[in-house]
Amino acid sequence: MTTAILSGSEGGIGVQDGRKIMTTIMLYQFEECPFCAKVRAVLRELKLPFIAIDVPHERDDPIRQQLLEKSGVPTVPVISIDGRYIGDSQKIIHYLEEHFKKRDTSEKEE
Ligand SMILES: N[C@@H](CCC(=O)N[C@@H](CS)C(=O)NCC(=O)O)C(=O)O
Repeated sequence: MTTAILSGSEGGIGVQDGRKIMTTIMLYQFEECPFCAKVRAVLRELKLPFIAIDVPHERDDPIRQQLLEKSGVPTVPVISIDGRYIGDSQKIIHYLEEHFKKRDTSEKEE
């Protein structure tokens, strides 16, 4: 089941029928992982909808292998957004803040 989510998680922000749409961000994580908790906190702060997927702890599990191939990192958290996979909590947070924090701020300023 998780494999199906992995292979079908090319979501993010895209255009459908000429309209800009936002699909759900997937967060591949361990629930107890502090780096994952930091990313969850930022996603919530930025009010970005996401689905958290608890992945197996075994690095040789096929799901972990796929995540490694797609993200280039052997650890969690990894997010999939806009058809790309980003690993490492600092990189993820940087990406999210760069792409979503300004928009959030400008909306507040309006
Ligand atoms: N520098 C990484 C560290 C992430 C990290 O160490 N994650 C641990 C869980 S807290 C992990 O994936 N461990 C799994 C493993 O080593 O196989 C980040 O900030 O995302």
